[in-house]
Order: sequence, then structure tokens, then C-alpha cells
Amino acid sequence: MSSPVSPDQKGGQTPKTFMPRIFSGIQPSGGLTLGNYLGALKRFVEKQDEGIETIYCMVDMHAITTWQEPAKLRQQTREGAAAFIAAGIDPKRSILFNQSQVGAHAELGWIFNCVARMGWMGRMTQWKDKTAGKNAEAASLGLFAYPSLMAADILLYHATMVPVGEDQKQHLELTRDIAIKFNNDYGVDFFPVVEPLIEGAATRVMSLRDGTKKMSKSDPSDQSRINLTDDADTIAAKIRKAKTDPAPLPDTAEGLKDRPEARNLVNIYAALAGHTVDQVIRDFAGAQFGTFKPALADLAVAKLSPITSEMNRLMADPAEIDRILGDGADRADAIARPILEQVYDITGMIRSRRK
Ligand code: AQP
Repeated sequence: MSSPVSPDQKGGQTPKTFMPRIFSGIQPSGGLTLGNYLGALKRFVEKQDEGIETIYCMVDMHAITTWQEPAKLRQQTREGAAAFIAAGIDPKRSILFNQSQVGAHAELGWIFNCVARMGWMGRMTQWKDKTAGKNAEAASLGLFAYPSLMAADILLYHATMVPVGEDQKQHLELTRDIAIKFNNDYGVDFFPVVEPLIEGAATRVMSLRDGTKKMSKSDPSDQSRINLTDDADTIAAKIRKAKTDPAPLPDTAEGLKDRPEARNLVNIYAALAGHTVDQVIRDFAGAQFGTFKPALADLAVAKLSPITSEMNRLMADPAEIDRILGDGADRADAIARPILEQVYDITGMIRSRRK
């Protein structure tokens, strides 16, 4: 079968090149954390400001792979959107929407469920982590298929780059595998092979209670994370109580190697300050945590407080947030629908209702 020509493809020759386009998303499965901010949001804003076409999504359909109380899900989706805007996403320059408003995500997700293999999903560490110590038989089918819907989110826009934290690397490799298998199965050169953008000093922010565990919005302990809605006193108290070891900070970054909690706090400082870890170590070599933690708390409050107050301001007008999400969904749909229609053609589905 010959390759369909996508309006998003330049040239029309093989191998095709795709226009640079960024897609990424965040689950409204809780309030956003410092990990989401440093690993994702802050970098989403940098990419927008580089002038690349950027599409960002509150992935509410991913969120319901684990139980979400409906009123809370609505609140968290709006709060997430407010966090994007407060952090610097301009909904005129970027497309900002919630996933369930663009039905093409679910439609392509189903097709990818038929492309991806059970074995691929079973090997995903996030699936293993989220079912560890629990009865995996009782987990939702959606949680198992999560990476296939994530591949659809990205490939639906022929996105070429996906800024994410380190924890999403394996899911992006699977997105590449799905794109390659689809292209091979149908003899087309239709989906791009996407590039993960995992950059910066805090691609994996760890729990404040356990430096070996990722900071996560669904961690049962609120003390493990800094929420973007925390006020200054709460941020300072959480940092003061963060687990550390008794030694002072080392003279070199190498000295942080076997000290996960110390390394985490230094990485957070570096990412918030926009410095390298080496710079931070130079500034605080030999310092006790009694000195370092207040400096980190001051920095965190200085960087996060303006975002929190802007989020609060935006949250006072939920109808305006819904309007922004609706507008973003219309613009997202206008890109996604023609691509999905080509997928239906490629897979042999009759589309006689099409106008
Ligand atoms: N701790 C983290 N450090 C760096 N980046 C992180 N991200 C999440 N946690 C960290 C990045 O944030 C983006 C959105 O993630 P998500 O909300 O879609 O899902 P997640 O990775 O599963 O995040 P959580 O907080 O752990 O959510 P729950 O608890 O609901 O599973 C991604 O780019 C992610 O890499």
C-alpha cells in the first residue's frame, strides 16, 4: 500500500520528515507536585518559548485508570490547567485542553490496543510498580493498556518530540515500537518515530521521605511531596522535615553518589535556581543541612509562590478555565481528526459518513 500523504509531512518523499511538534500531558489524578513542575511543566514553558508548536493536555482519561471521585477529577483537571497557565503556558500560543474532549484519543487508543502486544504492556515498570504488592488481577484493564493510549495521545498529532520526566522513558520507547509496528504492519510510513526530551537537573525528583522513591501526586504521604498549592509555611516545613543523613554536603557532585536524599535536595535546588549541580555543590560545600535546607526553602517559596497565587486567581473563575480547555480542544481536534481519518483509511475501515 502506498503511503498516504499527511498535510503534516514535508516533502512527500520517503523517508518522510515531520514538522517539529511537541505534545505532552499530565494526569489530573491529584494536585500537581514539584516533580511535575520541574520534570514537565517548567520545560513545557521553555519549549513553547522556543517557538516550537506545542500541544499540552490534561489527560483525564488516563487519570481514571485508577479510581477518581468525579467532583475531585473535575476540580483537579481545572487546577492542572490553572497550573499550566500560571507556570507560563499561553493558551493562545500553545494548545491546552483536556483529553476526553477530543474523542480521537480514545479511537486511536483502541486501534493501538490492537497493534501493541500483551507482553509489551506486561513489561512496563510503571504497571509493575503500580500493582506491586497488590492483586494485579483487580487492576483496571485501562491501567494495563495505559501506554497504548499514551502512544495515541502523541501520535495522533504526529508529534515528533515529547518532554517528560525520566519515569516516562519506557512508555516513550513503547510509543516508538507501536509507531514502527503500525508502519510495518500496514506497509506505510505514516507515524513518526518520536524523540523523548528528558533534560535538566531534575528529570526525576524523589520523595522527601525516601530518596529512592519518585515524588508522586498519589503517594499516600503528603509529607513526601511539595504540592503546587502548598503555601510558603507548608513548603518550608516540608523541606525542614525532609529526610537527610547526618553528613555535611560534599565538595564534589561525586560525593552525593550514595546519598539519595542529599542528592535529591541538591538536584531540586539546582533545577529551581537554574544552576548545575556542580555550581550548587561549590556554593554549599561542607554546609550542614541546617544551613542548606532554609536556603532551599527560601528558593522554593520564591519560585513557587507566584505560581500558587496565580493558580488561586485563575481558580476563582472556573468557567474561564473551561472556556480555555474547550477552545484548546477545538484546535486539537482540527489537527487530530484528519490524521485519525487517514488511520481509518489505512486500516480498511469504511468511512461513508464522512463529509
Ligand atoms: N517525581 C518526578 N520527577 C520528575 N518528573 C516527574 N513527572 C512526574 N513525577 C515526576 C513528570 O510529570 C509528567 C506528568 O506525569 P503524570 O502526572 O502524567 O504521571 P506520573 O508520571 O505517574 O506522575 P505522578 O505524580 O507519579 O502521578 P500518579 O501518582 O498519579 O501516578 C510526566 O512527564 C512525568 O514524567
